[in-house]
Amino acid sequence: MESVPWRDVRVSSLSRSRSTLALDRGREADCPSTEAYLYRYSWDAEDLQSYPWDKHYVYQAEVLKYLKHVVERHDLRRHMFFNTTLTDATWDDDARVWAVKTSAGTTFRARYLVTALGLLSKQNFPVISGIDSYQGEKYHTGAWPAGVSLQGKRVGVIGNGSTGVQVVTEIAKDVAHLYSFQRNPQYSVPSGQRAVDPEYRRRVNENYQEIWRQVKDESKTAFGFPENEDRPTMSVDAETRKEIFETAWAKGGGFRFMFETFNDISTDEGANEQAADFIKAKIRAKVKDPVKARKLMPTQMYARRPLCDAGYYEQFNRSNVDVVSLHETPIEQITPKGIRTSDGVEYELDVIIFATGFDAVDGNYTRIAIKGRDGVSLKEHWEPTGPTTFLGLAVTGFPNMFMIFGPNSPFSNIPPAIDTQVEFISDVVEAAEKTKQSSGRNPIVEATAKSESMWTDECDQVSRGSLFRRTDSWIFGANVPGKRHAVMFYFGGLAEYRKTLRKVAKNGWDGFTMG
Ligand code: NA7
Repeated sequence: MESVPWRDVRVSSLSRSRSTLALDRGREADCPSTEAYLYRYSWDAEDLQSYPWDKHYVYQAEVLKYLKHVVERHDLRRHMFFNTTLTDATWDDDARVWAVKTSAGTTFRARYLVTALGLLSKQNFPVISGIDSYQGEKYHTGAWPAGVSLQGKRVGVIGNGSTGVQVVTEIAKDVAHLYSFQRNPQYSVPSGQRAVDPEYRRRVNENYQEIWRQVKDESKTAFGFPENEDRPTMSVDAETRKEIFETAWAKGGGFRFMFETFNDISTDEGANEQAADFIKAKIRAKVKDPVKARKLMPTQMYARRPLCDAGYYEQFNRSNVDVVSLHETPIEQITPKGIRTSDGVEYELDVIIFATGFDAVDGNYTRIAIKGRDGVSLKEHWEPTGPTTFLGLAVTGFPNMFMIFGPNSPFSNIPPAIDTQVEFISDVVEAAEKTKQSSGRNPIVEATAKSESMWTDECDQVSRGSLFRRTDSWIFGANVPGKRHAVMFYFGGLAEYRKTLRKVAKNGWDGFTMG
């Protein structure tokens, strides 16, 4: 029987890890989660020291500037084609190459196909009657055009996930009137956004190596803080619990609030309720108008992607900002002038913003024709079961194809997980290329059916205890009408995932066939 050494790397859920991070000692209030210092490539040590970032959380324009800088610094532009769509990719088993066709009419023949299609980029538009009749401006947050001005306009925002929360926070001050249309109100904690002081930056620079080591090899969520591994929520008295939550609230960061405070918020209903109640009390205290506060009060468990914000609830204290509860008054129709709800009110709007998320994780893979062995497409391969992969990056029947952040990749801060997968893919390709020297043929490297099935099973098992699985959201494919609910991530954490990759490599690329 084929040995599958990664099989013994079984962990229970997103709740246990071990660490003390240098940055966290002493000046804790300075270190919220998902910070700018972790939102970069880890492999250019020199650039990490010198590239500027002035706030704890970088905005889109700064991320783009950083990416352009990396492209220039490493002379990557000559390898890139823009405005070019992959129309189809077909595996040629005789020649052992992929034939990759593009919208420019070019066909590339490549020994390896590495996809980086994005797990949050295929936009999800709600199915609402009349949507095409609307005469005003209409934008999806996933395709925001340059140069839009909302100044003085009447704006409706549909959706209040991570994006909707940020949009409301950002635009409320500029618009004439803002209506936030909300189906399920969410829990959001402060982000801790503020300027980076030189002393903080100095400590990051001095500790960068240790920071990446902790993020990659000790952490589950990889957000730069040690997850709490041994303190259940109910193991402390009510007063202590409140103090712990208050400290996390003051530090900022959604992942930090959920995973650094206690070890069971995402796995135990009672613990979850404690965290939820704490945030609800904060919402009540922040939002002055009791009707708005009622509409903003979450009713579900605190078990989606943990959100954070730079003053979201406060925006609802403005007289020009309202919340419309779609549980109380669902949208009936989008009209030429705006949005009409079930109580007959027509909200006249100059702009509708769809912050309605994405057909996440597998959405981009199933809309293009990637055909592996025997002409079977990835869509067809996944149709019976939902998306399955080996390690989130390879699929049986699709030789020499590697996905960066395909389905069942780790549920963690994404940049360090991408670094991890890219390094692994580079190594496995290098190993495959070596076989060419002896065989003289184009090499083939392919995940076995068994390894794919076992990894899928592993991801299923590891996520079983998670409350996220019981709350509808994109994380389990439950945000797009008609989409199959499925396990989409490996919930064992980045450190365990990396251990697994190391074992696979050490044991001669176990789980793959090569040659
Ligand atoms: P999300 O988190 O999927 O949020 C989408 C929001 O849109 C959410 O509030 C949905 O309500 C709402 N939605 C979706 N369809 C409808 C319809 N038909 N009517 C009303 N409201 C609707 O997407 P984001 O872009 O915010 O974030 C995705 C990830 O990107 C985020 O987690 C980060 O990791 C980056 P619901 O709550 O489902 O009832």
